[in-house]
Amino acid sequence: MPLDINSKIKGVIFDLDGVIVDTAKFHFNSWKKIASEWNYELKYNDNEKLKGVSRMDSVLKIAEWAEINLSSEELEHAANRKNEIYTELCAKLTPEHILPGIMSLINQLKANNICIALGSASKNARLVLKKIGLLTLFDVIVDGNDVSKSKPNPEVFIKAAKQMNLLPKNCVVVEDAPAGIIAALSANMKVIGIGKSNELHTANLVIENSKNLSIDLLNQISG
Ligand code: B16
Ligand code: MG
Repeated sequence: MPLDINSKIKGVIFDLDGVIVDTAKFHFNSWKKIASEWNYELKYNDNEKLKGVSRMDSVLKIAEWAEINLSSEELEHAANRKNEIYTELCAKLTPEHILPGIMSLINQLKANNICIALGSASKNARLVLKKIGLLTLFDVIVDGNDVSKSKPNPEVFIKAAKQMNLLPKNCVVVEDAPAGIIAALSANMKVIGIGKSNELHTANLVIENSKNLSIDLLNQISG
């Protein structure tokens, strides 16, 4: 399927965790372990608030929910331990873990000369991309090592657009997290949400499953 001849879309920015690969559940399980040591049971709704949020901002939120007072060294130690658990889980990733619909959309985008970028809050983004065999596929990669403010701040997406030499209005973001959707909209970009429509309702369009991604959705929202 070709992109509409009148389409404004020149670049697509993909979130990583929860969009390209289901590492969102690895983040959740790793934080759950840390929280349980603080006698706090991390719940589904808590985790929704952590998606797209940086490691340090996440540890601060969890300590607050657990009503535990820790020094900055202790918080950093907990964040480091969470990362050890998380990277151990990532060690088993292979290209088979790429979520349905992603490769087919990327191939359609490339066939239409649309730039593709990664816009992730994760400092492990390159490691994960390498494990799933996609490290060399993106025209631009902006991750947690390149930004000072995490989503919902739009910095990651604005940097990705700049590196693609594109204006924000010519970019579409694909996101699974409420914080990422706020970031994309405040960057002045269109956004496709993947997940539950009641949680992602501010996106320009929401699909429940990445298998339904197609270039036709870009035609629908590029207006
Ligand atoms: P790390 P994304 C985000 O990645 C995750 O959604 C979030 O849960 C995580 O805390 C954050 O990356 C930082 O990850 O600890 O690996 O640096 O969804 O923006 O691709
Ligand atoms: Mg995500």
